[in-house]
Amino acid sequence: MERSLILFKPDAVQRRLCGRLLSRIEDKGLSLVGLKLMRITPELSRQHYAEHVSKPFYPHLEKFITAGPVVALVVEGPGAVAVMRTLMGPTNGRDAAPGTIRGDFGHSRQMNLIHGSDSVESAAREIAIYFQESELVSYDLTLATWLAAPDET
Ligand code: D4T
Repeated sequence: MERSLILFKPDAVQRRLCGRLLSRIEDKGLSLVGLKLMRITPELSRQHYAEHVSKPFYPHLEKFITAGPVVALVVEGPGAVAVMRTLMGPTNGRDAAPGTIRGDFGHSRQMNLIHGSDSVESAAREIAIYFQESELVSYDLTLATWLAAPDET
């Protein structure tokens, strides 16, 4: 069972798309184990985007990601990291296929609505940045036996 750190970025919150984005995640069959509305500070942005801090686009990225509240989520399910990346589509909305979140709701590279961890290792790092262990709630799904075969989990 895998977990991924998801953010509905400030553009998604401002455009009131959070409900529709969450529906897509639930429809796909991933479980919600953490959820909060919060503001990303410049310090948190530098921590989250550590690999990008020295890049020329970083100041614009920080300005955008700190400009309004975000919704932070932890989702769980078999292959959750890759499943979410597929559901989101590629970074630039212009390249994202219809049917993906970025493909259906935008055409920007920076204002691309949603973040999802890019590996299991990144997910562990990012979840620890955004959530205390006590804020994550695990539970059994009564529907689980009808969502995937036992050897798929
Ligand atoms: P995030 O991390 O936000 O889910 O996006 P990706 O994983 O899909 O993309 P990324 O790490 O390459 O980029 C992080 C973030 O920076 C924005 N960005 C990126 C930007 O504003 N200008 C750029 O030139 C690039 C490459 C978009 C996503």
